[in-house]
Amino acid sequence: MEKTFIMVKPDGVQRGLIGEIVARFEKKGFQLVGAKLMTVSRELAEEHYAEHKERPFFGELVDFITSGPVFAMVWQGNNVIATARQMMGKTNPADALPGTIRGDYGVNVAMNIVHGSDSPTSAEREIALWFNEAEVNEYEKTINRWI
Ligand code: DAT
Ligand code: MG
Repeated sequence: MEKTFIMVKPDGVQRGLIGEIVARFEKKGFQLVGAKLMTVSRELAEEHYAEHKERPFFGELVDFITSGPVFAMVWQGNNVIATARQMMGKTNPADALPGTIRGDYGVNVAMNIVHGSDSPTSAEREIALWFNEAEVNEYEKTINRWI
Protein backbone atom coordinates (compact mmCIF):
# COMPACT_ATOMS: atom_id res chain seq x y z
CA MET A 1 0.00 0.00 0.00
CA GLU A 2 1.31 3.47 -0.92
CA LYS A 3 2.71 5.62 1.90
CA THR A 4 3.70 9.27 2.14
CA PHE A 5 5.49 11.54 4.59
CA ILE A 6 3.41 14.48 5.86
CA MET A 7 4.65 17.05 8.36
CA VAL A 8 2.85 19.86 10.18
CA LYS A 9 5.53 22.58 10.15
CA PRO A 10 6.36 24.75 13.21
CA ASP A 11 3.83 27.43 12.18
CA GLY A 12 1.06 24.82 11.93
CA VAL A 13 1.94 23.43 15.36
CA GLN A 14 2.04 26.94 16.90
CA ARG A 15 -1.30 27.82 15.33
CA GLY A 16 -3.03 24.74 16.73
CA LEU A 17 -3.63 23.11 13.35
CA ILE A 18 -2.35 19.58 14.08
CA GLY A 19 -5.83 18.25 14.82
CA GLU A 20 -7.38 19.96 11.81
CA ILE A 21 -4.77 18.54 9.44
CA VAL A 22 -4.94 15.03 10.92
CA ALA A 23 -8.75 15.19 10.70
CA ARG A 24 -8.68 16.06 6.99
CA PHE A 25 -6.55 13.03 6.11
CA GLU A 26 -8.58 10.75 8.41
CA LYS A 27 -11.89 11.91 6.96
CA LYS A 28 -10.59 11.45 3.43
CA GLY A 29 -10.10 7.77 4.29
CA PHE A 30 -6.32 7.59 4.64
CA GLN A 31 -4.73 5.57 7.42
CA LEU A 32 -2.24 7.02 9.91
CA VAL A 33 0.62 4.55 10.39
CA GLY A 34 3.23 6.74 12.11
CA ALA A 35 3.29 10.05 14.02
CA LYS A 36 5.53 11.98 16.40
CA LEU A 37 6.02 15.51 17.71
CA MET A 38 9.68 16.35 17.40
CA THR A 39 12.19 19.19 17.38
CA VAL A 40 14.27 18.99 14.23
CA SER A 41 18.08 19.19 14.21
CA ARG A 42 19.79 21.35 11.59
CA GLU A 43 21.36 18.19 10.22
CA LEU A 44 17.98 16.52 9.64
CA ALA A 45 16.45 19.72 8.20
CA GLU A 46 19.35 20.15 5.75
CA GLU A 47 19.11 16.51 4.68
CA HIS A 48 15.32 16.70 4.28
CA TYR A 49 15.55 19.82 2.09
CA ALA A 50 18.83 18.81 0.33
CA GLU A 51 17.25 19.37 -3.12
CA HIS A 52 16.93 23.09 -2.27
CA LYS A 53 20.51 23.55 -1.01
CA GLU A 54 21.42 26.04 -3.75
CA ARG A 55 18.21 28.09 -3.48
CA PRO A 56 18.46 31.60 -1.95
CA PHE A 57 15.86 30.72 0.72
CA PHE A 58 17.63 27.54 1.93
CA GLY A 59 19.09 29.12 5.11
CA GLU A 60 15.74 30.64 6.06
CA LEU A 61 13.97 27.36 5.36
CA VAL A 62 16.30 25.43 7.67
CA ASP A 63 16.00 28.16 10.36
CA PHE A 64 12.21 27.95 10.14
CA ILE A 65 11.90 24.15 10.25
CA THR A 66 14.21 24.00 13.28
CA SER A 67 12.47 26.92 15.06
CA GLY A 68 9.95 24.80 17.01
CA PRO A 69 8.48 21.33 17.11
CA VAL A 70 6.96 19.73 14.02
CA PHE A 71 4.41 16.92 13.85
CA ALA A 72 5.81 14.24 11.54
CA MET A 73 3.49 11.60 10.11
CA VAL A 74 3.30 8.67 7.73
CA TRP A 75 -0.04 8.21 5.96
CA GLN A 76 -1.09 5.21 3.90
CA GLY A 77 -3.69 4.68 1.19
CA ASN A 78 -4.43 4.40 -2.52
CA ASN A 79 -2.69 7.22 -4.39
CA VAL A 80 -1.97 8.95 -1.06
CA ILE A 81 1.14 10.78 -2.33
CA ALA A 82 -0.59 12.74 -5.12
CA THR A 83 -3.88 13.11 -3.26
CA ALA A 84 -2.18 14.53 -0.17
CA ARG A 85 -0.41 17.09 -2.39
CA GLN A 86 -3.79 18.12 -3.80
CA MET A 87 -5.25 18.39 -0.30
CA MET A 88 -2.29 20.62 0.73
CA GLY A 89 -2.60 22.97 -2.26
CA LYS A 90 0.08 24.93 -4.11
CA THR A 91 3.39 25.74 -2.40
CA ASN A 92 2.57 29.46 -2.25
CA PRO A 93 -0.63 29.87 -0.19
CA ALA A 94 -1.48 32.86 -2.39
CA ASP A 95 -1.93 30.41 -5.28
CA ALA A 96 -3.52 27.60 -3.23
CA LEU A 97 -7.26 27.14 -3.73
CA PRO A 98 -9.77 27.50 -0.92
CA GLY A 99 -10.55 24.04 0.42
CA THR A 100 -6.88 23.09 0.49
CA ILE A 101 -4.87 23.27 3.73
CA ARG A 102 -2.56 26.00 2.47
CA GLY A 103 -5.44 27.79 0.73
CA ASP A 104 -7.53 27.81 3.89
CA TYR A 105 -4.86 28.60 6.49
CA GLY A 106 -1.70 29.94 4.83
CA VAL A 107 -0.60 33.41 3.80
CA ASN A 108 3.18 33.25 3.42
CA VAL A 109 5.20 30.96 1.12
CA ALA A 110 7.89 30.54 3.76
CA MET A 111 5.33 29.52 6.40
CA ASN A 112 2.97 27.27 4.47
CA ILE A 113 1.91 25.02 7.36
CA VAL A 114 2.45 21.58 5.92
CA HIS A 115 4.93 19.43 4.01
CA GLY A 116 4.09 16.40 1.87
CA SER A 117 6.30 14.18 -0.27
CA ASP A 118 6.04 15.06 -3.96
CA SER A 119 6.71 11.64 -5.58
CA PRO A 120 7.11 7.93 -4.75
CA THR A 121 10.91 8.40 -4.72
CA SER A 122 10.79 11.29 -2.25
CA ALA A 123 8.15 9.54 -0.11
CA GLU A 124 10.42 6.53 0.29
CA ARG A 125 13.45 8.72 1.02
CA GLU A 126 11.64 10.96 3.50
CA ILE A 127 9.90 8.14 5.41
CA ALA A 128 13.28 6.40 5.85
CA LEU A 129 14.88 9.69 6.92
CA TRP A 130 12.26 10.59 9.56
CA PHE A 131 11.02 7.23 10.86
CA ASN A 132 12.63 3.95 11.83
CA GLU A 133 10.88 0.70 10.96
CA ALA A 134 9.42 0.17 14.44
CA GLU A 135 7.70 3.58 14.25
CA VAL A 136 5.74 2.65 11.13
CA ASN A 137 2.79 0.58 12.32
CA GLU A 138 1.33 -1.96 9.92
CA TYR A 139 -2.26 -2.68 10.99
CA GLU A 140 -5.59 -3.55 9.44
CA LYS A 141 -8.56 -1.20 9.60
CA THR A 142 -11.85 -2.99 9.04
CA ILE A 143 -13.21 0.16 7.35
CA ASN A 144 -10.67 -0.21 4.52
CA ARG A 145 -12.98 -2.46 2.49
CA TRP A 146 -15.44 0.46 2.22
CA ILE A 147 -12.91 3.00 0.95
P1 DAT B 1 6.57 22.11 -1.49
O1 DAT B 1 6.67 22.31 0.00
O2 DAT B 1 5.21 22.48 -2.02
O3 DAT B 1 7.03 20.74 -1.96
P2 DAT B 1 9.10 23.12 -2.55
O4 DAT B 1 9.62 21.73 -2.41
O5 DAT B 1 9.27 23.80 -3.85
O6 DAT B 1 7.54 23.19 -2.17
O7 DAT B 1 9.77 24.06 -1.44
C1 DAT B 1 9.98 23.57 -0.14
C2 DAT B 1 9.65 24.65 0.84
O8 DAT B 1 10.55 25.74 0.68
C3 DAT B 1 8.26 25.26 0.67
O9 DAT B 1 7.26 24.49 1.30
C4 DAT B 1 8.43 26.60 1.31
C5 DAT B 1 9.87 26.97 0.97
N1 DAT B 1 9.91 27.82 -0.22
C6 DAT B 1 9.67 27.45 -1.50
N2 DAT B 1 9.79 28.48 -2.33
C7 DAT B 1 10.11 29.56 -1.56
C8 DAT B 1 10.37 30.94 -1.80
N3 DAT B 1 10.34 31.43 -3.04
N4 DAT B 1 10.67 31.73 -0.74
C9 DAT B 1 10.72 31.24 0.51
N5 DAT B 1 10.49 29.94 0.82
C10 DAT B 1 10.18 29.12 -0.20
MG1 MG C 1 8.87 19.85 -2.01
